[in-house]
Amino acid sequence: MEEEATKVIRYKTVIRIFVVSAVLTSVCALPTPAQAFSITFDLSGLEGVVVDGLTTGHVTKNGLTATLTANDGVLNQTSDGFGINASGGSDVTGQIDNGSGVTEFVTIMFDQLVTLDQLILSSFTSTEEASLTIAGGSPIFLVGTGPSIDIYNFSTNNTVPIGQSVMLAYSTGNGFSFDEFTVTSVESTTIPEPATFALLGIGLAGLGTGYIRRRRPLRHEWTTPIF
Ligand SMILES: [Ca+2]
Ligand SMILES: [Ca+2]
Repeated sequence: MEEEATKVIRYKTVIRIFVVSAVLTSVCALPTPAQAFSITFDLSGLEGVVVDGLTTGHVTKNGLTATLTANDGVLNQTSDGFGINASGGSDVTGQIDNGSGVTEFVTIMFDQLVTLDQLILSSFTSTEEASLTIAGGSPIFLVGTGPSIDIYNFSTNNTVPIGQSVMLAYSTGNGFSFDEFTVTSVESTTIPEPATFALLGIGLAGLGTGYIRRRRPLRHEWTTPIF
């Protein structure tokens, strides 16, 4: 009877260990709270001329990569301003315009889910317009104000999922330079890999087995005859 009682206690201990293991694993699987942080990409060249002359260029800042693509010609990131250097002639290279006869636009994609917060444009007068399309939504028309820079702030629900883009295009007038854009990146939640779950379970089970062995009376040593 004592042997049976010991077995029952052992089984109960094993069940408790697996229950604790399951609870701990569930707790570890809960996503961590998302942390939002704002990142400004300065295209004026102050932070480095890294996409000048490229059709598609990547800019990485604080772990977030923005991929910029010119619809015609190449990106122009010089002291003249950020714009598009179109393949045709008579183009103002430091602006997004239609000097070459092509309506220029730049698309920006991100490797994380972001919200578009702010754009800063310059060389943008009250008779000029730009067209902004966020993640395939309806175009937003931005109107310039004068010789100083123009700052446009957007609602935080302007999300740009991975695989979608922000598109800034020439609309009317003589064009504009694209100085800066600011986005908020939502840090990805941390969910342990299945392999981590397995290792955690194996580890806890190992601890439990060790516990049972330590608790088990060394009965066979007491009953083994000594010759
Ligand atoms: Ca241009
Ligand atoms: Ca202009």
